[in-house]
Amino acid sequence: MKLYLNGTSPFARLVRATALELDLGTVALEWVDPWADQPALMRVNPLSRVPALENDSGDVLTETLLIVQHLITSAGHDAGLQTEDVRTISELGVAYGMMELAFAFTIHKKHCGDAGTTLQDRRQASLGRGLQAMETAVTEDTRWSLSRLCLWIALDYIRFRSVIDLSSDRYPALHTFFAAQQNRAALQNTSFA
Ligand SMILES: N[C@@H](CCC(=O)N[C@@H](CS)C(=O)NCC(=O)O)C(=O)O
Repeated sequence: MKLYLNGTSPFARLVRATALELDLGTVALEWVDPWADQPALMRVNPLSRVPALENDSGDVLTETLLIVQHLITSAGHDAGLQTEDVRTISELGVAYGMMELAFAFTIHKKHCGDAGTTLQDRRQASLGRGLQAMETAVTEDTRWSLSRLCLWIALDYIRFRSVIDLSSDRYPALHTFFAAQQNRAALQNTSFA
């Protein structure tokens, strides 16, 4: 299997971290620049986006959550990521949505600067509500899961790109959660670069 990725994509990081959590040693990494319309990436994904996963038969999967689901099914176990649990599935939708909002905010800022403030304000407001919901979620249930893996990476991306104020007095439970998990191998070995 070959994973097409770049070093700053939170989506690609979620796929890579899931593969590590599952202990899948067979994923080769193909580093690409999705913004440069590289033939190697466009051959597997006409949309020129990462992540894309090419299996040994040449089939290609795109879209992070579909790839993750495929990896778990292929592995035959979920390594304690609790993917059958409805709480996990429910939380994953919000955590993945936060990742999307943070990414959209970052790309908008990069390409449009300060234009489109209404849209950017809306993204930040939605992210703030997502953070509040996750603040409650991590207080009520401390179990690790796929949604928590996604949440951790979304938080690290928000910090990495300075999308919104994540100060500990606003989100104390999220800070505790973030610190408690930061030494996980799947997170340490996939840091943004
Ligand atoms: N919904 C997609 C999002 C993937 C995505 O937006 N990837 C970005 C990098 S973080 C990309 O490759 N962008 C290049 C482009 O849009 O041209 C997923 O879940 O995989």
